[in-house]
Amino acid sequence: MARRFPLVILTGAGISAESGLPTFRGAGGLWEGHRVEDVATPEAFARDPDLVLRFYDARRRALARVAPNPAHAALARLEAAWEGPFLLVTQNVDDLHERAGSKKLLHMHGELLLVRCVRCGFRARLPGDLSGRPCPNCRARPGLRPDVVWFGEIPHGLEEIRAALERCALFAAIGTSGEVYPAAGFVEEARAAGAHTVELNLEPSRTSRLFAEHRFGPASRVVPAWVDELLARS
Ligand code: BJW
Repeated sequence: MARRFPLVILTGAGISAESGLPTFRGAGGLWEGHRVEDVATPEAFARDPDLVLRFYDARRRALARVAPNPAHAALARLEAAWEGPFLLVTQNVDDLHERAGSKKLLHMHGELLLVRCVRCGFRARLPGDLSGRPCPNCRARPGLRPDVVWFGEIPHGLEEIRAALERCALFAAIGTSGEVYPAAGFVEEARAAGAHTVELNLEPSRTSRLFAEHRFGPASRVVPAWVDELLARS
């Protein structure tokens, strides 16, 4: 079964931390004193769109200043070498996996560079700040929001993800705290399918005890080493 068994990999903010993008819940995870749970909701956008758009404009700008790190590169290398079913599910809204060369990639929490209008449904990849900017289609202001998945909204691709989890033989979660559902529950779905499960993280996550194997350390070190091992023994 050389490099042919079905593989599902889940990534979170920790994989992009060494590229210079802050995580949500670590030290310094607050933004202007707000927790992510207080800005990443449709209710927060309705209540204070300027605050929410400032948060996302700062992060959209930061994307231009960062680059993929060796962990992103290692996953692209794994995908290119893998002959069996492969799915990379990311909770991240950055585009660092794509820039590293990943192709079989699903952004379950949306993408920072995509925008949509809450009034008319216009959807596009739009560079530049969103604060104070009218929707190019219906002129509503505020109308544009980042096309990301906020608390209370339904993540993308759940059917495809669940189908992949049901048949996977190996599930790995990289740099995610296990605090946010439904992603935090994927390890249990993979275990129910009989998959081997691996956690790669700086430290144990909230769901750490559910994984059969652990690799602790910075993603830029532990992910390339794990990929090398997997390719050498498969
Ligand atoms: C490193 C590292 C290094 C650092 N190397 N590692 C009660 C129980 C269960 C569920 C709920 C509940 N109450 C409400 C819910 C549902 C809710 C939820 O989960 N809430 C929790 C707070 C309890 N979930 C939702 O609302 C979701 N939708 C939903 O459930 O719909 C209903 C439905 C589902 C299914 C079917 C039908 C209906 C939507 C969740 C949307 C989350 N959105 C955000 C914002 C996206 C836009 C943006 O980016 O701003 O997604 S919140 C934020 O958290 C973001 C992330 O993707 C997500 C996960 O965070 P992540 O990636 O794990 O980051 P951190 O910071 O938490 O952790 C970083 C990790 O990296 C740490 O472990 C570090 O150790 C590690 N690390 N440096 C390796 N160098």
